[in-house]
Amino acid sequence: MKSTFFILAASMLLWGQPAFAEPSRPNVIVIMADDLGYGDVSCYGATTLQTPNIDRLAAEGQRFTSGYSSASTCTPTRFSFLTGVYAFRQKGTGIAPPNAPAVIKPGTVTLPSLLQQAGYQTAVIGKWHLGLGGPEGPDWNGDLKPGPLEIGFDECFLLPTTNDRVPQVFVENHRVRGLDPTDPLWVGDRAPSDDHPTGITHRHTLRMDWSHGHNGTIHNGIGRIGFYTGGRAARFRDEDLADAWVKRSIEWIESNQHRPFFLFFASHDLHVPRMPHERFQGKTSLGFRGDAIVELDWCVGEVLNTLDRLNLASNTLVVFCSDNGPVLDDGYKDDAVEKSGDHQPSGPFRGGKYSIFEGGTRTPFITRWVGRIPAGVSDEVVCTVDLAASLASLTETPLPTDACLDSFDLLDVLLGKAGAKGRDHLVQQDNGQAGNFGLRAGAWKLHQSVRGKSKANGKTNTNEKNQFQLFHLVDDPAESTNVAAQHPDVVQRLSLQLQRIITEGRSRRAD
Ligand code: NG6
Ligand code: CA
Repeated sequence: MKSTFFILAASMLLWGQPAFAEPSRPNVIVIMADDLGYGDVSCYGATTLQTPNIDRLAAEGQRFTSGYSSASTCTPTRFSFLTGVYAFRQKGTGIAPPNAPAVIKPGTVTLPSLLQQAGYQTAVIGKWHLGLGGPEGPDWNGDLKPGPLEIGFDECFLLPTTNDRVPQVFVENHRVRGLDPTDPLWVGDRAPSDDHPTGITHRHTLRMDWSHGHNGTIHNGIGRIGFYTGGRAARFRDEDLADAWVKRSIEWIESNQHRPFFLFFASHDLHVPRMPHERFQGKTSLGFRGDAIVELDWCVGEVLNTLDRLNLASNTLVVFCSDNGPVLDDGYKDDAVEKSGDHQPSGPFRGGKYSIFEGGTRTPFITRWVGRIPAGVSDEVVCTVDLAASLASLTETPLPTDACLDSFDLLDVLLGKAGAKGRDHLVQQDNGQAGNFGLRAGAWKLHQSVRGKSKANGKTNTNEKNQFQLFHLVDDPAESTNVAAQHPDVVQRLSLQLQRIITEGRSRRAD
């Protein structure tokens, strides 16, 4: 016994490191952009604007050409990212309204709870959009729980839903920040009085007009979805969102630099209303949509500079991704369509936000860990839903069998290891209410669409008549030619595979 100890101690001295390998515990920062398309950044082919900081991340790490969000809207992608479960498995995971209760129930194993278990400090700073409060919804003037702190985050500093939804206040841990109790905040889905100014009654006063929806309460000259009164002292200016989150993130990184940390930086750029800070306005020829991309890139640069300044770059895994694909007119007249010129927000792909075409979910996806991830481009299939199992693997945190049911351990792929294989299949969904699915399996892409009409984005869409469509992504990356009739065997095989994944309730092997 004694001699074993001696040998171990001696070998530690000799090699200068512990004899038993400690689990690897680098810091992890996930930067999730909002509505950023595959073609929206210069390292993925944009030429009408430049994103030097995102490009730097790509140049120093792995840039994925088949990196996906799991859904083509926000709430389901964020649900899947945090839980490792496809959102279609749980009701109520579609776009969350202003008074939505917490979508992820306390007790759920989540990416942050797994990292907490591994000894990490965890925080989410930015857009939440996963509901707050019990079944009755958020208690805006009281404790806003359950919320992020009940599912694995030690701290949060949030915009509750999206900035086109009311209210424009920050939630700091369990409270609305800066709320004056003599001016309580009320949030509802009906005008509180006949004389409450709205985007309809006071349309002439708006500084950014709406094109559909967004005609409820007016704040900062912009009409919103839903209504609110009070909470005046707590309200922020749209222009200041990115600055507030960057400042808070830098402070949080500084104060946690000596222990392993996980930061989920959930940018609001480039979601509507696109109202970047004045110093970014007019920086691109694409209008505020392009300017918001430049603001997003600035945020990424601030995070990277902080890691450099604190000497943390070689001990921090940074993941950059998006929650869904791009949209030009998402309900405001902000000239995104008129000024788009030659810019291709979805890159070479068809469709965008709300769609199961590749443009809806195939988005920028980059991993960087200086000294550990080689620089390069990977064509392997990875998805935001895989981060939970992959980061559990990185930190050697045991994954309970009944948790993260659709999250695959793709750590080696994310770390750019030669020969590592990504997913051989991936289910994609739209907002989840209409039941449209995409199944990517190798070069094939099967669409299963609900026949007839579905509602999304305030518009009624008529889906293709075919319930199944099939595309060959290598020959036809733009999904322009449906080849289902030529390959009935492939349609049969993939539709069975899709049904099995839906009905079996999990796609991660139980082992
Ligand atoms: C839609 C909104 C859209 C956007 C979206 C959610 C209308 C007409 N459209 O209902 O503007 O807010 O919801 O976007 O109101 S997401 O990226 O958060 O999923
Ligand atoms: Ca989004």
